[in-house]
Amino acid sequence: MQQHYPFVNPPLPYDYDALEPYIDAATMILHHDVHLQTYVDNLNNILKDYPQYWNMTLTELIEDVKHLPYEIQDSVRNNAGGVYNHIMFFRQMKPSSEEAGMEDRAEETTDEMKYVKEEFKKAALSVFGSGNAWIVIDRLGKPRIVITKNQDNPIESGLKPVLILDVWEHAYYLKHYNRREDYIEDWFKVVNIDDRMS
Ligand code: MN3
Repeated sequence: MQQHYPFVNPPLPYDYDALEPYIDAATMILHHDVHLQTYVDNLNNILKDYPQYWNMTLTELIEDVKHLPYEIQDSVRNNAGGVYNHIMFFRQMKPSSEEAGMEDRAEETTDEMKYVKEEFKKAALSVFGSGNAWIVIDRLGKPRIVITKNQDNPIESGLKPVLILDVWEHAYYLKHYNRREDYIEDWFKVVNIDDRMS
């Protein structure tokens, strides 16, 4: 997340329909071209009058948000988080035609993997309202499952993000309606866990 002002919306690393039938193309178009684009535009608008921060990376803006002028802290947190979180979320999914997914490997691999998957799902279901579920590395170097509200990012708390699941309704409502659990199960089939965990 080394880009800095003016921020851009990187193209998806696969086609809009590449995650079908688990994540639908209409959701991906809306999520990438509208939701993420809005966060990018908002962040650029906020920073346009603050040239002293134009060389800060996305990661640095989130890490140091409490040191920014008070009047832009909340909007930078929300929008820099919205950009970072979505870029990470889109990058860690993989076309359904390729080998991917926690699901397949959970069947053939360890009880530990199944446990992590279940705990992660519980955490993602526990997010009230809009937010994200994460696997992070804490300050002691240990993996942990955490949840965040809105577009908050664990970097601000000194945690290193490894895996993100967007559980805002806009991530699944068109296909899965209010059934977040079904969406999570479908996401398990396209998440590219190997790359993120290594
Ligand atoms: Mn989203």
